[in-house]
Amino acid sequence: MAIKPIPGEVPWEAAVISTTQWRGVPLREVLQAVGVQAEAHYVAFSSLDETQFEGETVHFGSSIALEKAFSPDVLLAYAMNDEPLAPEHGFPLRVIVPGYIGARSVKWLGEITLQEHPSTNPYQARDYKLFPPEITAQTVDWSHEKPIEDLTLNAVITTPQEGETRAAGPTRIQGYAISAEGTPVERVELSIDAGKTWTPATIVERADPYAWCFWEVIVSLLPGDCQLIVRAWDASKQTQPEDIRPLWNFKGYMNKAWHRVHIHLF
Ligand SMILES: Nc1nc2c(c(=O)[nH]1)N[C@H]1C(S)=C(S)[C@@H](COP(=O)(O)O)O[C@H]1N2
Ligand SMILES: [Mo]
Repeated sequence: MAIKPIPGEVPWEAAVISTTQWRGVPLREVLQAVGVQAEAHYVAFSSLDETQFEGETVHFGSSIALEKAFSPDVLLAYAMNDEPLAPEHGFPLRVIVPGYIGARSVKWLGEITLQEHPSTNPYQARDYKLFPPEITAQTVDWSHEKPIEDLTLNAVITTPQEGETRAAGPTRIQGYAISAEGTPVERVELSIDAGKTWTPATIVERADPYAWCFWEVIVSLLPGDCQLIVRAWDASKQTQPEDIRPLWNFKGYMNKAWHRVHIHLF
């Protein structure tokens, strides 16, 4: 959005994320119970709800590779935060694919299919794909890219919010960071001088390896306008890109550039 509009798409901002405690049956126990034939390479899920996709009525669906489906953490979930699944979160049964984007975690589960190929459901085959900046909704060839699966390293400032006014002086900056499966967030840093120097933040709370962690740092801010920038590093010593422009895509997905918040101090 900051680079170019994303017509007809959701302005995701930094907020389409949550953390929940799930309880359910590991999918692999069900797969082991029914048996998996050699030609099955994908597990496809289809839901009971009907949605509109480009004017067509479809059931929401997704698929994951068999290898991921055998991860002990992929669940057929029936409880959320120690309560029965709420209707809007997929009652009575939903899939939870931790480490993957939410779209793979099919709610109101209706059917599980073992198959040779990925799901042809439009939400798997025609959506949630990442294209280079020069591709638009008009020029896209959906068969060209693979579906988005894993999350990537990212960090977000949640306090203060964009445009806030605060008193100058020591200021507590807080946010979350998240990483891809297997490479935990190792360091979070804040810059108040456009990325020239960085102050390490403290990671104050880590939950499950799949979930976000919370960080905070106190910096001394002078009166005037200020840009806060955050970036994270992961256990494989990777960090986030500075520049958002090469990441722009017409669906508005996977912005992992340094997160910037502009505030005013008096
Ligand atoms: N049946 C069904 N499952 C679905 C969806 C949907 O529209 N229908 N949306 C998906 C998307 S895009 C996301 S991000 C998550 C959201 O799950 P939540 O509502 O529990 O946060 O559900 C996924 N599963
Ligand atoms: Mo989503």
